[in-house]
Amino acid sequence: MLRETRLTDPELAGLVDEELYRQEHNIEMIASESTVPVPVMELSGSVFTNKTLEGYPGRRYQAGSHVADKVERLAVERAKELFGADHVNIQSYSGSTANYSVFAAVLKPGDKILSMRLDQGGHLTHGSPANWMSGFYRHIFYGVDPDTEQIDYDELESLAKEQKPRLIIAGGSSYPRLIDYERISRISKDIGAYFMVDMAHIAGLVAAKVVPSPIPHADFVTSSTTKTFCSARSGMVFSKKDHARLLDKGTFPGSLGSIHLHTMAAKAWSFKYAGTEEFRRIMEQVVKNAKSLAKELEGHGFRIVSGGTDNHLLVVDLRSKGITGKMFQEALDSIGITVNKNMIPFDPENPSVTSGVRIGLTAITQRGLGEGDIVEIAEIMNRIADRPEDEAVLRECRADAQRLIGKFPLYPEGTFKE
Ligand code: DSN
Repeated sequence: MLRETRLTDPELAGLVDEELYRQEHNIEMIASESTVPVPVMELSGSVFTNKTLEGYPGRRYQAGSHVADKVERLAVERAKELFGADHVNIQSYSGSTANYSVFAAVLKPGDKILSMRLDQGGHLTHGSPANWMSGFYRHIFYGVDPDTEQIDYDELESLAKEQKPRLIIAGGSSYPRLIDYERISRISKDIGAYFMVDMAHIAGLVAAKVVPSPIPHADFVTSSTTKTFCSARSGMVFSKKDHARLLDKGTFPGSLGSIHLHTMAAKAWSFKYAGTEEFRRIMEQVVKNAKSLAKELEGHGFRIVSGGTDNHLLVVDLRSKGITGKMFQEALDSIGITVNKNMIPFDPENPSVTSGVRIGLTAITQRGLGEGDIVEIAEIMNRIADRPEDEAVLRECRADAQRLIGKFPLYPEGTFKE
């Protein structure tokens, strides 16, 4: 890999080497990250990049599509089988555009959307004023119960009944608990709203059947294909058979242009791989590691938002340690542990400081770290939280983190030699 880049642009090749070194030597715990298998990289960089095509298999706007049609059909069949879905559109470029496809399919400007508050676990594309799309719709938000820090379904139901949104969205970026899809589906049906689940964070766990699937319950299920799904930087949308035409129209020409055949091929590879026992075991271990980290950190006096986790991530309230999310993120980054600062529910701090961090277990579990290693990571995190500015502590923790991650190669030896 990179042979020609090394010859033509050593500066850029050097940056790739630098990033590879960073990833190899870091304990990567950003909840939206994972490590893609080598075939995903190969296919993402394959000759499929050269092809421009719009439309669907058998109905393209450009010539030369017969191979592309086979790729798209193969990807669609594999995705439907893996997730047990009636219909899937795999043309999306990302989780964000997957959401836009559904909006284009079923909403008109001015329609109301009911979704989860961003600062309590939702996503930027679900109605944050910072996102350009929010100007087109009217947004109302539900959140979590202050005591349980889990979705307040009663609030969601009364808002839905009062406000009669056209679309209800569940799922988000930092919600560590299972979601009661059946209940939200019932609420949506009662008021005649569409129900969409954004499963971007948990798609790999759903594919491996280690958490319940939203697909039987929702009209539309959107997702990115990175995160726990461990595939290309791309997206996908599932729907009920009755909504297939609406969704396809909302995707192309409704919200996207030509397809990305290279990442489509990479996704097709992953739709096969995610059905293997190897992938299932990794996903199962991701959840075990997340639960184990929550328990270990709690033992060190951290407060875990909602009291634990059911998936691949946890949100940690740092106030008992007297530090902010920003301080903790920076101190951990300096010793080679990568997490992100994150708002906790009803956070008194602003979003650039925060009282918490979000920690994800996918990438390190892929590298082979298990519950014994999690004990060590929690212990390092605790030492840092207690003395975030103590140079001697930082030095010792950096050495311990390096020693630990050094035992688990990011990719098999020699992968990038050629
Ligand atoms: N929202 C970002 C995250 O979860 O990190 C990516 O979509």
